[in-house]
Amino acid sequence: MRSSECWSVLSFVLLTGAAAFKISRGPSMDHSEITQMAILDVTVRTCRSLAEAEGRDFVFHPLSLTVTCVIAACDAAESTKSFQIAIKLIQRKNKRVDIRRLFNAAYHFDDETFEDGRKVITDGLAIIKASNKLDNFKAAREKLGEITHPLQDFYSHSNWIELGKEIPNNNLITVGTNIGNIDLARPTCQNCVGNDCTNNILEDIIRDQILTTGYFDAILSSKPAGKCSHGGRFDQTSDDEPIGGINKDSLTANHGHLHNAAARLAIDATIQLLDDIRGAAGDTDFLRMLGISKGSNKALCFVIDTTGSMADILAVKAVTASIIDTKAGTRDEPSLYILVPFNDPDFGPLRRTTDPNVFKTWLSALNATGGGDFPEMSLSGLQLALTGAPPGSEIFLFTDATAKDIYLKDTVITLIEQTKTVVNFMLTGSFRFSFRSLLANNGHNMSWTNQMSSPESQLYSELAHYSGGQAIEVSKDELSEATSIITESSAASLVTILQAVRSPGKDESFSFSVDESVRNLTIYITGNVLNFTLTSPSGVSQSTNSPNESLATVKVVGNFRSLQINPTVGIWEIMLLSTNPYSIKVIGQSGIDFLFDFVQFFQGASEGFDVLENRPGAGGNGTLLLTLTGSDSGTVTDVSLVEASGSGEVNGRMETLGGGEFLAHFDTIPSVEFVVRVKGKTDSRSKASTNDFQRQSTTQLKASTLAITSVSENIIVPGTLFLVPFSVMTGDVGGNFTIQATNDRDFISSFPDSLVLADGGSANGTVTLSAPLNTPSGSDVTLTIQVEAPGGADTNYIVQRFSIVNTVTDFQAPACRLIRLRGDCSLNCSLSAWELVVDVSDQSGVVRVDIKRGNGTLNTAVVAVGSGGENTTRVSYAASCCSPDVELLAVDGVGNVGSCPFSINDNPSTAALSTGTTLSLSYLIWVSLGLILVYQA
Ligand SMILES: *[C@@H]1O[C@H](CO)[C@@H](O)[C@H](O)[C@H]1NC(C)=O
Ligand SMILES: *[C@@H]1O[C@H](CO)[C@@H](O)[C@H](O)[C@H]1NC(C)=O
Ligand SMILES: *[C@@H]1O[C@H](CO)[C@@H](O)[C@H](O)[C@H]1NC(C)=O
Ligand SMILES: *[C@@H]1O[C@H](CO)[C@@H](O)[C@H](O)[C@H]1NC(C)=O
Ligand SMILES: *[C@@H]1O[C@H](CO)[C@@H](O)[C@H](O)[C@H]1NC(C)=O
Ligand SMILES: *[C@@H]1O[C@H](CO)[C@@H](O)[C@H](O)[C@H]1NC(C)=O
Ligand SMILES: [Ca+2]
Ligand SMILES: [Ca+2]
Repeated sequence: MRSSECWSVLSFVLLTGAAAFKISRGPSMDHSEITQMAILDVTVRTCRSLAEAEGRDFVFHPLSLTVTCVIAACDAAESTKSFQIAIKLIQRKNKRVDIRRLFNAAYHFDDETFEDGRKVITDGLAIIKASNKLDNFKAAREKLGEITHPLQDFYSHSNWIELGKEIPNNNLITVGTNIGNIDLARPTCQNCVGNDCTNNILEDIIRDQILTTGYFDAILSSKPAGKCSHGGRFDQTSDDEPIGGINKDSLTANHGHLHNAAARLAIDATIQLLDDIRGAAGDTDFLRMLGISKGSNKALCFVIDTTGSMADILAVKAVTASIIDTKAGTRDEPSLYILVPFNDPDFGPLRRTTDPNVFKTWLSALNATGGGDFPEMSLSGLQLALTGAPPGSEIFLFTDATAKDIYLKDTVITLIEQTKTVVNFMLTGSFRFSFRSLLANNGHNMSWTNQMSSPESQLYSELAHYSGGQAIEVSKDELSEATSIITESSAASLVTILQAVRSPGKDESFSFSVDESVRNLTIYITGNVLNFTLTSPSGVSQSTNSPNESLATVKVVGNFRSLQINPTVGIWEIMLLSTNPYSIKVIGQSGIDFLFDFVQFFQGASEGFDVLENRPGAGGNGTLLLTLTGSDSGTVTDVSLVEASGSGEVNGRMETLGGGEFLAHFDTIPSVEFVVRVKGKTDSRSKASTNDFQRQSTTQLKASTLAITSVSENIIVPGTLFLVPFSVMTGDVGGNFTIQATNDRDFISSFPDSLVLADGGSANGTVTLSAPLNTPSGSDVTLTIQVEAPGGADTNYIVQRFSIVNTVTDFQAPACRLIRLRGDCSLNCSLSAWELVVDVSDQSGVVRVDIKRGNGTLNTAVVAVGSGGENTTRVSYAASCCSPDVELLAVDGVGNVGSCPFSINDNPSTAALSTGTTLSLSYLIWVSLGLILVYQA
């Protein structure tokens, strides 16, 4: 699937002779499009620079600036979905500023709030850099979305464009610089002439280059005398003299004639911001922040019971080591390894590494000791893993004991739902033949329990099914084999084609459609199924005891069976005979998949929809937002909400939004657990037909009659008390509702245990959290607040992530001091060389010096460390005279990025340091209908 679609986009453009490739969905550009353009631009350049550094070819055609084509150029097909997820999250957090912080002027550069607006941006930038340093990429993405909003709004809401500026205001991302000539006392606008606001900014304001913004208020029609308004239907101030506004939000806005110019600078400014983050993080980590990495882009995440009873089981270390070795260097190599031990009463810490050898060392250092009584802290370990692993990860939990911390069950379910994580339980020993429960039962019931329904494993199988994973019950001897079968499939680009749970079991036939993009088709059956019959599209069958494996290679371990199938395109069928509970899951590898979220519509000043971050409302209608990944030209034709343990389903009405996005409207949302099934078409390789595909969500979903909302600041300063206010609403009966708040870092918190609600009423509460003083800057905490209706019939939740950030005081980029610059480049350049020695120093320490531009070799050595941690790094650089210029990039401890240019052609004694100037290799040509991005070679 590499880049065929990218080339077909290209040939279409060439064949039709179109001069412009229209990227914008509507005639106006919105925040999402601006953000995506900037991300794609910087991503392409980052991939190019990595490819060049590694001596690889880099092919990218500028006309194909789409997610799929950029991913293809980056040679990271396995990262398509995670890149898409990262972009969506950034876009959503950006858009949400208009919903949650509409009246906070600083987030929109309204009301001449220049300093406050910049503070939002630069404070956020510090958090992004600190988070990236600790690999907290999700926190970085969320913050990035939030601060791109004011940054982009500046170009629409201020008069920067009207002042004739053609490049972004670099000082918006740099603390302590001059944003512009600001004069709060001076009148800036006059009335528009009828509907014509083209010249409403006062001439002297333009002449004197005074920077101003519009004023906005949705309620009051007042503003300081003589000031410009934002303008538009919801801005009451624009009826107040001077009448009319100056915003460039769309082509039809008061200054809509400058919309394209504003959007272009907003893209360039976002590119600058991203380049600054890239400089601080380095190319590889910058791409990881955007969900792009080498290998599978999946985490291999193990949560392991280390209590004494697990002594034999730690033999799983050996299997794991061998799985890691087989995947090393392949596209299926995990890009992150996570280990969470749990014991009793201790659990954690969570450790992450990108180095498989480090992970193996951790595994081999695990000891099985302690644990006290039989149940262990398994859900606490799982909770840590769920909050610490990237969304959509697969977690393997190994234990032989029940959970002691059952009170975390609802929290774990909500985290599974939120992160769409798959959890597999590898259960041994006591679950097959529970000696302890035997003792507890005084020797009664001395028989093999039906594994799937044994009470001890029921919690685990319920959680597994909820997440779309397996609860595999094997003997200790079989554990290695089971682990190897199931982790084998935790490959890159794994998609779910069908999944169902039947408890109690019943005889049932399941059919599913396999498309031509699917590789490594595998069926998992968990539970004691008596018989299966698999039938291929051409009618060939294979059953449990078929003498030959004509269709599938079958492996059986414990209660788990895997069928590996040669994926013939067409409709397959599998008949299962069983009265025991079972689950079936059909998976494959494919680039084509979908993302989905329930959305909520808004009316008023910020129209549109926002993603719901908890359960959708029960009983009523609902809308899903779907994004097709891995195909720019594909389409979604059918979306259904399918009962997870039954055959009922609700079909949605489709609405195409463009850009690979679709809305599916449902008249009713099922009242039981359900999954989302999507059918659609993509271009076929053969061109003779279209390619019909089917995909399903793995995580089960549930509706709720309760709603819970919370809006709070998202930065915690260590050692201070942090308040999280929340509101709970019941759409139905009232009563005494139970509240539970949990966080994954064991921070001390307090919250009301219960809230009393009237029928259809609401109530407010507050959770207080405090991060210990020694919490590292850049770490984060995930808080889950749950509300449970009386009797536990219904629950809903809200999950929030907060960054822990110490106040940053260093805004100064590292400084360069030239020590030596010498060489004679007067001869044939290929025969001569030059050298440079520079001392780089910074109050927060110099953490990295790289060559940003130049083709020589660099050596660095720390030469002095001051009392406050400030260090001086001596940099020696040597290059051929054919490469006479160099630009050094230097990063300090808090992520300030400086760059120092030197050239053998001009031989100054010291070189001035320029901060924050980022060189965009792209320039944009705007054509009236759309835009083309042109890249310099
Ligand atoms: C595990 O046990 C070994 C030997 O008994 C000991 O040296 C090591 O420190 C232990 N490791 C941990 C993490 O407890
Ligand atoms: C997946 O399929 C490819 C061929 O399409 C094959 O080379 C590879 O070994 C398979 N992987 C697994 C885990 O079966
Ligand atoms: C399984 O079903 C097939 C087809 O219905 C039948 O031929 C076979 O004998 C059955 N096997 C068992 C073990 O029941
Ligand atoms: C969904 O329900 C809401 C309120 O119950 C109603 O206002 C709205 O029109 C419904 N939407 C659709 C598409 O049926
Ligand atoms: C609500 O329930 C909690 C225990 O779950 C109890 O402590 C509290 O007193 C109850 N409140 C009311 C008003 O009944
Ligand atoms: C909850 O708080 C919101 C604003 O924070 C307020 O508007 C609302 O009236 C409060 N509701 C209750 C029941 O106190
Ligand atoms: Ca134990
Ligand atoms: Ca510094």
